[in-house]
Amino acid sequence: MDDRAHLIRAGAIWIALAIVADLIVGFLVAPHMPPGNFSNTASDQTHINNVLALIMTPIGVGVITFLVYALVRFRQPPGPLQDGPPVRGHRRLQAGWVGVTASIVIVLAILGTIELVQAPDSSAGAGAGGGQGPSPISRPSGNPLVVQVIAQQWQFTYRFPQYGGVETFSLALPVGRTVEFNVTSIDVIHSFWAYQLGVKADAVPGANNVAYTTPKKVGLFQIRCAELCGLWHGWMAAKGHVLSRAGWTHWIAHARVANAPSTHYLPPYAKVYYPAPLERGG
Ligand SMILES: [Cu+2]
Repeated sequence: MDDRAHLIRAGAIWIALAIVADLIVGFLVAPHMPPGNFSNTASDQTHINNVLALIMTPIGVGVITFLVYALVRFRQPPGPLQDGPPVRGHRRLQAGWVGVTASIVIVLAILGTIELVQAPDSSAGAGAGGGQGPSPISRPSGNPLVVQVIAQQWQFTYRFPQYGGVETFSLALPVGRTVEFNVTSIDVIHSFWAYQLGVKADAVPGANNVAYTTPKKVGLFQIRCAELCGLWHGWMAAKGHVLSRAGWTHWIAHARVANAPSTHYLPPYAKVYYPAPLERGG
């Protein structure tokens, strides 16, 4: 059997296995791909994760197929070791190798750039990465609910400037309304990560990192700190809650009443806070 016949046979096995693997990934794995569908931002990220999985599955299957084929068909026969035919100088093989790998990289670069720059989240107007950072590439239109996330060792607190600067220790959001997170820290660097909402923003002292999302279903979501921030970093996790519109209105009204005594002593709402440096032993 010559090289060409081997290539055709191994290629046919690869294509058959790749189709089966992509069907499994597309229909069985994709619906459960993180971060889920809690918000449009998360759905966008799930979508790109699925696209990348569908591209990389045939690549992975190809590597394994050709490796196993080579191990089975081109095993060293008993006897003294000898070199196989040299690859160096095999022009078509080299051109094919460079061409295929370059194409994969270029396709991934184009996909990544589109995801970064475009605003695929029609209601929030900001895609994965497009609406995060101190100066987001795109801002949603309308009047988003502003929520400030203040990180400190070792928990997050939340302020609502549109509601008198009330500060709460738990996070609730109304379903269907675009939220503008303003993330900062008052001590060390943390990271606010609500992955089911598709939101992750570093919490840096003296900086205001903005992230947008629109929760689209009622329920609990996980919040955690995603930046090693000290002894109890691992404990810096909580559940957030997406409520119905009416439920959220009730929640914020209740929070304002409950926090009224301490709201009196809070500093006025600001994008960032500069507390006096704290002496810490560890
Ligand atoms: Cu942390």
